[in-house]
Amino acid sequence: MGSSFSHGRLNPDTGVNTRLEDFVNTLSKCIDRAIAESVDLVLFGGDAFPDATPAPYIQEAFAGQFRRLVDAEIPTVLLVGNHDQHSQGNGGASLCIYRTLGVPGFIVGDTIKTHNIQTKNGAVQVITLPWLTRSTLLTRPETEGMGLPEVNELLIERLEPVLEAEIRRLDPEVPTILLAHLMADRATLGAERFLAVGKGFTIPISMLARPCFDYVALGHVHRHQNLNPSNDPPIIYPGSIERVDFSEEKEDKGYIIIELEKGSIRWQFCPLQVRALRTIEVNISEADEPQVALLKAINKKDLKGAVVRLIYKLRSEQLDLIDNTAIHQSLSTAHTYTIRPELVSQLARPRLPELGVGSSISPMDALKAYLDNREDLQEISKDMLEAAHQLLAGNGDSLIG
Ligand SMILES: [Mn+2]
Repeated sequence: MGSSFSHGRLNPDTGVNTRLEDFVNTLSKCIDRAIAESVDLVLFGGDAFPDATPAPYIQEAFAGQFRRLVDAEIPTVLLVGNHDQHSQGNGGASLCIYRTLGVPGFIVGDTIKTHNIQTKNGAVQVITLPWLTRSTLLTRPETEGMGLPEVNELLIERLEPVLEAEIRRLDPEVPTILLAHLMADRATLGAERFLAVGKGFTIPISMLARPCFDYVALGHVHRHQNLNPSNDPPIIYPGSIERVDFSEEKEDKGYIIIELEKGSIRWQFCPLQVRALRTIEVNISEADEPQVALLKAINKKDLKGAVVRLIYKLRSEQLDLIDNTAIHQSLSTAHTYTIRPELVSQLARPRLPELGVGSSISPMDALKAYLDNREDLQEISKDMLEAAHQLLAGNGDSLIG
């Protein structure tokens, strides 16, 4: 909550960005269902806000929905994700206020810990595994001079016994859920799994696919997916409840309902009606009547209430043929929209024949051919070739630093 504001507008009646209202509305649908079905437990997988210090009115909007679970006496676990943590130092996550206030039935998962929760239909064990940072399990001197892949490997080495210790203490008769905020990797063996490391750490799926867990509830990835289709146990990202940016334009959004007994698990993805994000991308540079072509492309899509981005390519001499008032008019049913005209260069060279489909050429020769055709890069072409040579020779680390 508090993200996607650039896709919204100020609601003059409330003074609040409409995207916050969207998110509150969607969250309220999830809480409505939890209350209507009188669920035994609510799990939140982390990343409540874009950062650890949301504005008070955003905190309040989130709290206003979750407090309905307090009123309904539904126990709730709030796991801490990377966005909830302060980037500097330890602790102080945005969600810790719920523990400080002693909100009845609320558990904040900011450490690796097993919580024994008594629900109205019996006990459940929830292991919380919040987002791990370098400082969670490692000290600075230990990782001195290490690259991210090595730190990742060391972190996983440290995490294994910690998680193992929690597992050993589990009551095997009681249903168990691992609630974790992490980036999981499907690869199970070999060092290649560490190559996929982006900005954060990647946890091998083998650490999660354990028979001691009846269900693995994950936060972090916005796209809903089950990483273990054999469901032994289900390892599930429910995904975000709203579309945060255009990369999620085509994703279904929703939440998960679980029915859990020891040895039996049923889960269901419940879709939510969320605001549509729509991209209209059209090239009118070859059109005889660019305005007509553009309007046709716009009118083809259902834009009512949607967040729309229009990207169109045209030639500079077509600019005068575009009637912007008509374009704005045709987009007026959208919730919000942006328009991005892109000029195609008349001087754009055709594809270099030596780089065309079907010709086989070494990467170095391909780069040479490319540079030979880019007069604007002549000054740095020698350096680029040298850098490419170093990269191909496997000396990339010294270049990247
Ligand atoms: Mn996250």
